[in-house]
Amino acid sequence: MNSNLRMAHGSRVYVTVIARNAADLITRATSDPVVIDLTPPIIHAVADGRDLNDVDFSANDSALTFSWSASDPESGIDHCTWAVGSGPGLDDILPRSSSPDATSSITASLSQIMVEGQLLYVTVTCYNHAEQSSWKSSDGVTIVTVPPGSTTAAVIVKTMSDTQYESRNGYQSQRHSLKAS
Ligand SMILES: [Ca+2]
Ligand SMILES: [Ca+2]
Repeated sequence: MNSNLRMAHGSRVYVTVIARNAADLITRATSDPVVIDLTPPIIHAVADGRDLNDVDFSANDSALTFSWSASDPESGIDHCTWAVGSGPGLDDILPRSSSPDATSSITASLSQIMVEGQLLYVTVTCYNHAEQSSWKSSDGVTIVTVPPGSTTAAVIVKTMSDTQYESRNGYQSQRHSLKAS
């Protein structure tokens, strides 16, 4: 083992062994090249949607579709993992699963999980052949299956008075502003 080497990032290193036996016969063997990769994979994008098309809302609470793209110019992608969580980097909704692909679109089942109204984040971690990793999360998708209706969405208008007396609800003497909550 030679630990006193300075190998440049991206360079190919060959190891050659020369063996000499007692009869002075020499054998030479050279290894396959080893690529020196000092940088982790690059994750270009993680999207809440198919083919890197990101969405921020989904009406489907039984499945979640997401996609990613990653590469490593020196050693290549060995595999990636994905997980779904309630925040970036978390896997509390769906635990980590492995994928062999550097670029992929996946639809994961959300059945048996209550996700209505939740903001979900997909986190992808990719590993290169030099065993380095990096991760990236999507910017999130909110699962909304219940359409907003007049029974659930209500605007309350608070009337404003110019005088010290409270105006009665439904009437106001102020022309310039309206309070809504
Ligand atoms: Ca690299
Ligand atoms: Ca999104």
